[in-house]
Amino acid sequence: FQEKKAISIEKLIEKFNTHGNNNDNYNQQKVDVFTANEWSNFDYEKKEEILQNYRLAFLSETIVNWCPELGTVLANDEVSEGLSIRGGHPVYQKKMKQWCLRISVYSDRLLSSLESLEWPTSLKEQQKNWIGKSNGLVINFKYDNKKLTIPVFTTRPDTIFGVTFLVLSPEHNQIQNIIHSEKKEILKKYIDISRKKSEREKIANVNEISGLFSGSYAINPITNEKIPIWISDYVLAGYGSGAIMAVPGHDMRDFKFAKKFKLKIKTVISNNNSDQPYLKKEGLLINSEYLNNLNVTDASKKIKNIIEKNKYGYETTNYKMRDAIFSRQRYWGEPFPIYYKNKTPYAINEKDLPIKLPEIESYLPTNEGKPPLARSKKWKYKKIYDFEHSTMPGWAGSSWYFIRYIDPNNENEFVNKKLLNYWKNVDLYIGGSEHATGHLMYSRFWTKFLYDLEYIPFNEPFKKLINQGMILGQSYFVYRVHGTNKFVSYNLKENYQTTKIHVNVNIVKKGILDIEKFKKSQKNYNKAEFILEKGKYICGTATEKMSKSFYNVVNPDTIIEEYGADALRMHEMFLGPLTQYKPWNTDGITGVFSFLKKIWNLFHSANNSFYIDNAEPSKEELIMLHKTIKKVQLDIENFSFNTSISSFMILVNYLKKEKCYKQKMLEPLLILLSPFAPFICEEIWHKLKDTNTSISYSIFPKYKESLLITDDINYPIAINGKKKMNIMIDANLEKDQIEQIIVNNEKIKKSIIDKKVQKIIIIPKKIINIVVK
Ligand code: ANZ
Repeated sequence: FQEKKAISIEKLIEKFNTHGNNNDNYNQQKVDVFTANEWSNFDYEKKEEILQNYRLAFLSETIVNWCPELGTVLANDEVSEGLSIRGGHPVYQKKMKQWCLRISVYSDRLLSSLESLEWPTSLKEQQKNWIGKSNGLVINFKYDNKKLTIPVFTTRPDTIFGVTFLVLSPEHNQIQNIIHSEKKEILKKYIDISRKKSEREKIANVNEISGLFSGSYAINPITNEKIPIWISDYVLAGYGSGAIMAVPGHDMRDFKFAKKFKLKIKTVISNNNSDQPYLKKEGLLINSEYLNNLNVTDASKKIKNIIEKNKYGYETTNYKMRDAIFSRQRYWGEPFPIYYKNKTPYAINEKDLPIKLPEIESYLPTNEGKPPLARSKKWKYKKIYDFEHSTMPGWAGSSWYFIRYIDPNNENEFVNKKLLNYWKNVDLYIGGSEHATGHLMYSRFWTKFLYDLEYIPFNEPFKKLINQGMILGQSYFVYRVHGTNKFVSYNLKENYQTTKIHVNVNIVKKGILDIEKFKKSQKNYNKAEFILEKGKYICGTATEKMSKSFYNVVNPDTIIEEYGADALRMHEMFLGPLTQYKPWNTDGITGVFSFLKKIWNLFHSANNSFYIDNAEPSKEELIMLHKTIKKVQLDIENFSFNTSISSFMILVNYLKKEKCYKQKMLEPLLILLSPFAPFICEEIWHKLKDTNTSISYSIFPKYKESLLITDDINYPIAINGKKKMNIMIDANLEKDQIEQIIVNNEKIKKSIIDKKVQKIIIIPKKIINIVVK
């Protein structure tokens, strides 16, 4: 622990063998002190019980969201208002022995090395808040008629003169000593209700404050005031010391609690609005004896010194991040390499690995609520001992697979060192922000652990991370007239009382319902009737998250069937910037679809036979091409695929207008386009090169900077005042030189046909007008 890194448990055992745990400064509160001699006399079970306090993977009684109906523990975000999101079954807070990973000891490192990452600021912010580092003090309040003290954690010692009551969480370990016997029954009921709420709900619901008076009092060590001890679930058992000093004059939840239960409110920082608590951490102290007239910072320092000097408390840092529960009561998932003898966990001998999951007749938990693996009576280690029956969660794999992927078949080592040094960590990760506090936190932790044990030479898994935006769906609605099987078209619905019903997007085209498909989509629509507008049923629309429940999921297969995979892929890229939320719109696909047809036509004549020519490109053509190469290259580096596609479209329209079929132009274009539309490019490539080698092995075109930094001006050319075309002309030429170019230009000659040039009006660097008759 002093080294702030993971080390092998063998090293710790060595230390216990020689010194006991006298010197360790970790977990002192929890583990009784023992000498080397005592250690060597402990039996295996006792030793393991002690080691569990130091291991990174350890068994722990944790409070979990237990859903008996589903027979499993749920994560906080799988629970809402006391019910499981899936199925809506009641969820209880229950103590259970589970394997946990001690991620909390990595809090500081996870926080500090965030700086080095090229990640979106919002994502880093989410991780910072999740880790939730908080510097404060533990202050011990004496319990009035016994020798007990109640430690509270506070970040605001400056408000100590404003404390008017203490609040303990209902699960506080001293609660049975503190609560008066006649209140025990109400407390039990209260705990039952509170067990149904998740941690998040307890702290978030400031308006639904509840609690009860314990019947006991405590003494403020600074003021010697006697203050009541209350119990409420807005104080969390698992944070700080599970107890707080309430300062209703300066804390919103304490204020609401005091108002509800008519408790004293004392203001200790000057506040002009006496109806509301003053929440800012600034201002001058009042009603606080020797702290009066100090500002908040100075008052904090002064009182902290007094508290430490008198041993009323000590400075401490708390983190919100909890150790991560690593057991799941499921069949699937990696089995733990653990078996039990007298309830003590033992590691399975390496030569007996891997453990294979047994076949079982049902994947549900047993009737006693044990994990599904407990169903197999024969599945025993060495035919005697119970294996661990829980399995590992998804992140047992997702935290580190990218390292093993480098060398997946290596039987001898974790991963080959040379390969590892070559590939190192992930350069770029494109992933959703919904993983901020799960997968992305766990894999950072896991990577740091492997780094500590010198398995890998880097301590962060993902250098750069981009959050892609979600694709939103276009939902469509039909409107059923109340009490009938009649559906009224969108613009006529105001004349009726209707129910809005989601309709499958795949049977709507350009907002118009395919009535026949609709009738076939569900039995009860078979005989549906319709009130139409101009013979059509127009649907209502909305943009929502693309989700099965909204019937707005567009199946890529149907799009590929109609437009091909290239069109689908390009359309998706063309929808907008990668990082933005974008509504999906199938109709828009015709744009890229016709673009791809234009590409095909550049290489084929009217009767669809392959045709290209060998002519040299003009300077103007080359400039257009090289501009596009440069733009697309930069865009790819910046993940701005939508703007690349715009550049392709400009170039292709230009080539089409110029009737340019020159191989020297089209070949680089094809290579440039191939990552965007691989299928069509590959097909044309084989016609162009008569080869078996894929286009993806060709060399990516390089732009010539010299072509791009010309002094050329792209002059608009007007004939009799009407703009006809643009021509590149060197900016340094004299007027008569420009005139020469104009009269000799083939394109201009073609436009004029047999008319005569009367005059050429040159407005330098702006426009050239040719007057003809
Ligand atoms: C007195 C006080 C006065 C507080 C004041 C705040 C404002 P962070 O920054 O999030 O760490 N607290 C401590 N333990 C708690 C628990 N188990 N459950 C709920 N709340 C708890 O917040 C620390 C503050 O949250 C602490 O400082 C404590 O209230 C409360 F004007 O103490 B304070």
